[in-house]
Amino acid sequence: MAETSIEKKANSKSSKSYDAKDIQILEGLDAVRLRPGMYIGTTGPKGLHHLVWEIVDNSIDEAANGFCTRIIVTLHKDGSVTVEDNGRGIPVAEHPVKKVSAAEVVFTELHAGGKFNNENYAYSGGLHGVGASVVNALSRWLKLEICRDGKKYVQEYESKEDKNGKIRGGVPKYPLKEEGVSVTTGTSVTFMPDDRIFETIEFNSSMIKEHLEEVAFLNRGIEINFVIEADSEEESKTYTFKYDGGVVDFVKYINESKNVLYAEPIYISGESDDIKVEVSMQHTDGYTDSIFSYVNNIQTPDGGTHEVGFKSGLTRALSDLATKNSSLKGKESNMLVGDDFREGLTTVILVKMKTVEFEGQTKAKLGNPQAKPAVESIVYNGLNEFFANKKTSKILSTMLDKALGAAKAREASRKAKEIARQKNSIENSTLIGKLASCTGKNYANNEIFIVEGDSAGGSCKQARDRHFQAILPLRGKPLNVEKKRLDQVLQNEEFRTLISAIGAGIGDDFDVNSIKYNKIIILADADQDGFHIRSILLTFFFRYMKSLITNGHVFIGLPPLYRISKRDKVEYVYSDAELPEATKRVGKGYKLQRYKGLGEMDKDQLWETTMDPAQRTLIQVTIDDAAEAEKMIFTWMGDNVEIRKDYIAEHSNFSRIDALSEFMSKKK
Ligand code: TSJ
Repeated sequence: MAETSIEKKANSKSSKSYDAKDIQILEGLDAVRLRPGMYIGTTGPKGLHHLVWEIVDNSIDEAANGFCTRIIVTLHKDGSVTVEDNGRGIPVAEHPVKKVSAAEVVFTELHAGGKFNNENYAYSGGLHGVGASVVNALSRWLKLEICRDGKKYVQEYESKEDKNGKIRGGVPKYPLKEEGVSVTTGTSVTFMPDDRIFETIEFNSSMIKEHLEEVAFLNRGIEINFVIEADSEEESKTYTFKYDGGVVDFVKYINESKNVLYAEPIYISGESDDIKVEVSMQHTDGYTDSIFSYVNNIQTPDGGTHEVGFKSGLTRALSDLATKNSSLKGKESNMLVGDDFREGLTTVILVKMKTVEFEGQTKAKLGNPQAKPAVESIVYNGLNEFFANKKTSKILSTMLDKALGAAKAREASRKAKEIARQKNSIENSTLIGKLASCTGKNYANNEIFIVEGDSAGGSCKQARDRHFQAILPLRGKPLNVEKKRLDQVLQNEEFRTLISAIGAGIGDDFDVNSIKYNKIIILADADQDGFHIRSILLTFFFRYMKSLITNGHVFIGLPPLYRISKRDKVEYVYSDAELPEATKRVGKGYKLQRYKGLGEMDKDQLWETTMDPAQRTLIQVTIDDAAEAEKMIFTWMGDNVEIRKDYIAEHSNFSRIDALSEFMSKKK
């Protein structure tokens, strides 16, 4: 670019006094170099990358105004970065007072253009909107190229020592000059960060890539290219990000590896009180509530008023809809609280507003009070509108079901905690009377049999060795097929007795080191009820005493299905599969007895077949994935027998799986 091509009326008029004026203007930039942290937060890698975000933001603004469709960011081999857009090009006209191009003002004056002239914004925001002049001040050199009005303009800046030996940043090498023609429009800025300011000036390409992808998600339809230059063209990499769905695509991306409860994320947008709001949300089958919120494209990881507004808008809308929804009983809709509606929900909230106040230690929280009612009303109205359509009624019932599940789980764990709190009073109460405890005090030896039904309980009490075997008969309520909800289970006296008998607390307070029995043995019949009580018990242990299982203390006792006898020859058979072999062994003329329940055995038979440690078979219950088990709990507790069956087969390792599947096939 030949200097001789400079041909600007304004320049010829003002070039003499240019340097003098310049010094005055540069005082602002001196302040930036003096205290860079005030403007970019840190001179570490985060601050370094912030320079790129700053420049990109300007192109994004141009795109948001509808004048730019594409941004290219290039990481050069020499370590410099170019940001280029196809917008209108920064205005080049001479500033009437300052007598330099508008573009130069942008690069040499802090908060040029009055866009960021709110002090609170620059300071509280701290890390945003400080503009191109800050980047210029902190660069070794910077080159600006503008295409507009059929022409190409260029200007270069550099950091340089003044007469007093002080280094000044962002000093123009020459005024903006025309350099040929152009058929397109746009702005390109290339800069080299100053290694005397930053701890490192090495850019992290994956950090830039991630940021640009996020920016592309937040600004629907804008194409952002990221080019990483290498020695040869073939080695260079180009990434292209363009999301026509914007925040909806963002939610899909976040939920990509999760199970979503409905195919399309919901999209709501609106403007209220000069605040632009976009929200997209979608439920997954998980339990966490993840909100990603942004203000003017800046992430607000600590939330703030916009998130509060979203939550109350969502809660209000869904509570209203739940009350009106005929599939829910009034009582059920009453138990729902805000957290329930957000279980498993992924949300992206985007707010654009003029004067932003960031709060908190890290300035990562939106403080503007007016953002709450704005987001709340837009979300409330948006959801009501969305669900006014018949076509979306299925999504609504899915959401309400999910919320109801959350409410039930919440209620169940509250009950469990309550019981734990009452632990001591239970221990001293008469409830313990149901338990036939053992006399031995050596816990490592002791066992507790949880037995289905009073008659079986009675037989077991007679059959046991009372020195180390305790019996807890369960009857009534937990066996009632209708009563499968965990909180109801916990209301049950026998369960409360069980908690106090095990004596190690419950839930978060459960301490496996203080259990009073080394083996917890579930003894249930090989029928529908038996399967059910076993499921309830295992679910209970999974949820409230998980380490009891993971430490191998839970067992399933295996009573025989058949007794084959001929004179003094007796054989017990534990599964249908073994029966033909066994009958052959005993020989012709045998007598076959089929046990329908534990109660049919006399005490000696019960001892021999099921309770005597020397002869019995126990199935140790283990969890291969406790977290997965937790997830499945309501499926297990629910009505879907098939899933329940699969689940047990998959996640509980039974040493005699053949016998167990025998049990399971019995129950259909
Ligand atoms: F900030 C910056 F200078 F560093 C920078 C600005 C860097 C980059 C890569 C792009 C931009 C930028 C600025 N792209 N597009 C614009 N647009 C304007 O500055 C602009 C253009 C036309 C008009 C107009 O009213 O005609 C107004 C503006 C603010």
